[in-house]
Amino acid sequence: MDDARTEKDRRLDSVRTDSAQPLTTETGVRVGDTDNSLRAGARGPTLLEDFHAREKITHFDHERIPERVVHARGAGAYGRFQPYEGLSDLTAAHFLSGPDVTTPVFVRFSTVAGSRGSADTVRDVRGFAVKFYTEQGNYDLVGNNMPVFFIQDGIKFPDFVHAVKPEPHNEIPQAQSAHDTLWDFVGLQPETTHMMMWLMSDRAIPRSYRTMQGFGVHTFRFVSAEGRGTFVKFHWKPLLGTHSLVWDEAQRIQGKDPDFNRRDLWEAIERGQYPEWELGVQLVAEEDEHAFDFDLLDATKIIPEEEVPVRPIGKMVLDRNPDNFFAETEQVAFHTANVVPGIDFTNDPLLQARNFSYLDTQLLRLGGSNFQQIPVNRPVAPVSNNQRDGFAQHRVHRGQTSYYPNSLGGGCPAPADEGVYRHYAEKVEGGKIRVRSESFADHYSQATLFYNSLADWEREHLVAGFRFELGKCEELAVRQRVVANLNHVDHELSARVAEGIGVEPPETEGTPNHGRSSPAVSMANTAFGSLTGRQIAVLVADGVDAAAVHAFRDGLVSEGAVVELLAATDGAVRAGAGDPVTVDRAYTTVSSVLYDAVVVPGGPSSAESLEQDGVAVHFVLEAYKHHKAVAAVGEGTRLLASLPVPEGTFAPAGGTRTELGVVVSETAGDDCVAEFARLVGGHRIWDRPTAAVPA
Ligand code: HDE
Repeated sequence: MDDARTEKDRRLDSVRTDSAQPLTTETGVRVGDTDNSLRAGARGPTLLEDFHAREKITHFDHERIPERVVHARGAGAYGRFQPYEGLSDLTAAHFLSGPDVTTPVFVRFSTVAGSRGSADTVRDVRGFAVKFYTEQGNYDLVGNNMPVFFIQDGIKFPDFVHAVKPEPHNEIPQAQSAHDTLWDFVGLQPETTHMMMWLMSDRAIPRSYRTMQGFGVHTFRFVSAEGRGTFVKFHWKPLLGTHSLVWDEAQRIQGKDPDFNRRDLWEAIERGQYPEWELGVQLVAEEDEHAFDFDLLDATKIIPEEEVPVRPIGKMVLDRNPDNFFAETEQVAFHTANVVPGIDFTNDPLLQARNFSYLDTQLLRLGGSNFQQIPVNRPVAPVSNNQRDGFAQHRVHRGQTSYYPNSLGGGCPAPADEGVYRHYAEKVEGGKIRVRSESFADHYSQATLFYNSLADWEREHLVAGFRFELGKCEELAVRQRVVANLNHVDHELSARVAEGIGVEPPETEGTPNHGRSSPAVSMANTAFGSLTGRQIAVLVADGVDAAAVHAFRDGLVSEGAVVELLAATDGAVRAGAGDPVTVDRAYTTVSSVLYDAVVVPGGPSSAESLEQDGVAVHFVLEAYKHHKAVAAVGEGTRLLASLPVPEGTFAPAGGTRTELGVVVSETAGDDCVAEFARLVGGHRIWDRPTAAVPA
């Protein structure tokens, strides 16, 4: 992809505004004093005729708009999408017609349950909404980072959201699913089971938006120019691999840096480390609609990738941060019904409800029917119709006519012949009935499939997730009901969860485990090895072995990592030999949970100072507890002394060696740095036992 600006970016130039001199009112009248209101006498009452004060305060009073009813907390970025190959045999969508078409995009990532100011790293689903500004109009692919959903029919959405949001009587807890009402709903609504497995897994605590998969969730339909349909599921795969946090770490980050994911996305783009995802599709021929043991229209089911492989069709790169959070990220309006020729819906009852809901919600949230004219929402494709007026109409429509047909306006705008949106001519018939199809009835098989597919460590985290969440439910009957449901997923799973939350494990097996798995859903099978954007802390004090510091920094930065030197105070530390070493931050202002790995270089006095500083020792202990790679060089190993491992485990013994994900070495040679980089690229050392670590 070239570096040229996208068409969307160029179009935004007309609305970009920079602060300029002098200060004026909204009507352009110059203001000489904005600190003192107009009053009758220096100590007298303020006068109503102070139009500047009134305008300033009134505007301020109206600064807030309703936050999104779900997905209120989010972060966005611009970028571009380019197909690898032409898909014209499958879809009339021009933006998928070939690698010579690059389409501008805006993407918004979000959490679901929390309000706009809530923390990023809560246990939750993440929204992954992409707006493609195509030449045929805007196409929105409004997905999540999990491939299934809680409910099968949109009519249940208000119930589900009411259950997961803070409880209505006291508005507690904020951005948490660990409370009675959610689990009450879940226990009574078994169709939630598969999604709850994903939500209790580490998928719900992504390390970064950059390391998060995205899914369209529903089965959609590609439609070719000839009108031929093909079922399609959309997948976004991050090129850096799919990686998550540790739950304890995620909770601590909520306090240390509530903007953790937002900041990570922003900074990566500012550094020029543009996040990338590959778009993939699973395709199912119309005639194979009923070839599966689940219903393609049921959003609580995946199509296992082993049954229908994901075909990579293009790449998305996010390369530009917005200029203004409110104007762009807050006002962006996604809508599942924003489709372009070649992409159509299916009768998934969840999708059908969404097609109603998103337009409706924007009307309220963005104050009326002209929200598509807000700069971030404007298509790059031309707009021409007879819709008129409404609050905040920004277009100045010219001419006498605003109806069709007309002769006075030259018949314009007239319906087009070419490139028009044509709905897939699906044959539909049926009585009006309020029933759920029998083909939606199995709520457990795929929950079992997910469970069977996890690596051991993922399964441990899943059990711990259930125990944590249900452990926060006061009502024992609620806990018991969920355990009873889990007994239909896997008997051992339900027993292990039950043991952790003080309820009776089920005596007999519910539904027997079918033993099938889908390895593609396990994060153990993702891409590993990249250091791009990984945050590495190097702990230093006076007397530090500067050669080791430089060796690690140079080696890791050259692979794309961000290396920060942390000391007890800002400024610089004296080196054992050579120039002082500049410190990036005081470690009291950060925390190990904000880093992916930690290095403790040697230098006798540096190691001694760090060893006597509880903050530094805790830093290393905590990183170790959270399964992060640690490197200790020479005397730096002293900081490992309080780890609950047999004495001598981390004693340097000549050369470089790795013990439980800790690289120990006498000197910071190339092999030592390379070994550490390998561990960092592996994300976490999951087989390191950490239960006894007191951090
Ligand atoms: Fe949404 N959802 N949703 N949702 N959703 C909204 O639209 C809704 C569902 C998703 O960054 C709202 O503009 C209903 C599934 C994302 O701006 C609202 C149903 C999936 C975002 C709404 C669903 C999503 C939203 C709130 C069940 C994944 C954030 C504000 C029928 C495939 C978009 C807004 C952004 C936002 C309704 C289910 C993803 C109220 C009724 C399934 C990523 O319209």
